[in-house]
Amino acid sequence: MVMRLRSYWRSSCSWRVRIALNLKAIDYEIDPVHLVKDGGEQFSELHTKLNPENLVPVLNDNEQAISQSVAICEYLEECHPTPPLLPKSTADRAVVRQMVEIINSSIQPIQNLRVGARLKKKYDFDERQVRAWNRHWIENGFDALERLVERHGGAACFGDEVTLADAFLVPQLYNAERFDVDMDRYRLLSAIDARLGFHPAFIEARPERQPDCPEHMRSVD
Ligand SMILES: N[C@@H](CCC(=O)N[C@@H](CS)C(=O)NCC(=O)O)C(=O)O
Repeated sequence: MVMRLRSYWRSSCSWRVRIALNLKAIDYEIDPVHLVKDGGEQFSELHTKLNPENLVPVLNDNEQAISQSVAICEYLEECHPTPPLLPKSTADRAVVRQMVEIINSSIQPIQNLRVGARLKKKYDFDERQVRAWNRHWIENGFDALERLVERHGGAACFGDEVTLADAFLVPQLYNAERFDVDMDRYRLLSAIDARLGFHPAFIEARPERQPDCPEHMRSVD
């Protein structure tokens, strides 16, 4: 049975998983979940049953629903080891996982949709303040990531081969641009992103290629 991914076109966490699936050439179908319309389809009865955290992505494989993009990517890595998205040695894997966690734990959760909504509702933030908040946390993580890439990177975040670190970087960089982060500060991250802009697995995973991307946003393709 073909894998199914519950995904939102502009969700960076869904996008990471789409990249991993594409890199591994796994056949999958998208089930779009609109995170904004009518208060958010992530709160529907069906979605809550599949992921009580009310977040995307959710991967459905063999009647099992898996959420959390890191758990999903590790699952894919174990079920479909070729091509590998983690390096061979334990020490090198730790570095890639460190890069992944800077994005997964230190940046994305603090600039997520629901955090911005809470800041507005409970703490009277306006849109400009939420954007400044998001920018701060992205820069905080990117400062560290740029230094790690300086030490360990090459054509990709770790060496020259694509790893999970790259699958996590590219969508986060899109968010950085949405929130007007000054990417001139992150020369190495920007160069990797530009290079991966030509990689078919990354191109196919882009928001504007998704079935639920609104028509007027496709033109940026
Ligand atoms: N740690 C989770 C985070 C998932 C997550 O935050 N998903 C966002 C989209 S990128 C979401 O569903 N947001 C909906 C909301 O905030 O209500 C993962 O890596 O999968």
